[in-house]
Amino acid sequence: MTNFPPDLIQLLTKATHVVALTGAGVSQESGLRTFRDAQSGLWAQYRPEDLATPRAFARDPKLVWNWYAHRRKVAKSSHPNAGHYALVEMERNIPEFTLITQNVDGLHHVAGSKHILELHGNILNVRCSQCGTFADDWHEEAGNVPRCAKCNGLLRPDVVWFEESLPREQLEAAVQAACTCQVFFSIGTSGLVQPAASLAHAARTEGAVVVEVNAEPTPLTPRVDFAFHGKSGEILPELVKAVWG
Ligand code: BV8
Ligand code: ZN
Repeated sequence: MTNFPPDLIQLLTKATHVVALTGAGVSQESGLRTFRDAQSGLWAQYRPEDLATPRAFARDPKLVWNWYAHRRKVAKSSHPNAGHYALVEMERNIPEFTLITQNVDGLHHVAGSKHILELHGNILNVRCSQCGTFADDWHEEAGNVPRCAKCNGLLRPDVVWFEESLPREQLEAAVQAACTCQVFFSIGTSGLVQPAASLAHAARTEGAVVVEVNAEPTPLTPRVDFAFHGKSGEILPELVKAVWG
């Protein structure tokens, strides 16, 4: 059972605008690998950073497409965990709540969160790498990368690869929320990927109280006001109960 400092409980009871930034750690208890977890099976010899790039897709579109097809299948067969649902409860209790996620698995939507900013896209969506048209369905003939019905370009997952820019609107809304909130949660993220990792620092600079919930310390830990190290699927429901009963 986690002990929450009374001043944090007090702060959250009165808060009118709270932001939560989530990373792969929030989906770990749903059975999804985190980004830094060693990969297994077919993908054991690859690092995610080496596959989640335009260069990797250009070099070997089939390998990258199949890696995402595998992850899409796993994401679709996964369920939100208690951490996702605790964030839905938090949103219900706070007048203005913004959920900024680096995750592409769509589990926050499934759990019922409403105001979500997906900074890195969503693996369930597929678009043409040439004309950008979204594809509702596609045929993977004998493992070949499916092509766009409109221009015959190669289809790709609608996620942000390394060295690709984040969706401008989502990023601007995320910065705006981080700079105007009273409490900023950094949950289940190693805080290594930019520009998402800068949001906590921006929040702090603008006077927000920063709370980290993560399985282990991160480069952000020395700069937060409260740090709870453990599983988000355990800590978040306990926090929601302690504040809102
Ligand atoms: C960009 C989608 C402009 C794809 C992903 C400085 C400024 C700007 C850019 C850079 C910069 N320095 C470097 C860059 C480039 C790069 C970058 O940040 N590189 C890093 C590796 C240094 N950034 C970019 O390229 C970004 N684009 O900046 O555009 C630009 C343009 C041209 C040239 C340069 C720049 C794009 C970044 C987006 C990449 N796409 N995902 C896909 O998913 O396949 S990022 C990927 O990492 C995922 O989205 C993931 O969510 C994200 C972050 O990782 P985490 O979520 O933190 O996951 P991780 O495994 O690291 O950590 C999990 C944590 O959870 C751990 O700490 C663990 O302890 C904890 N945990 C585990 N279990 C639990 C738990 N916690 C609680 N409970 C548990 N049960
Ligand atoms: Zn096309």
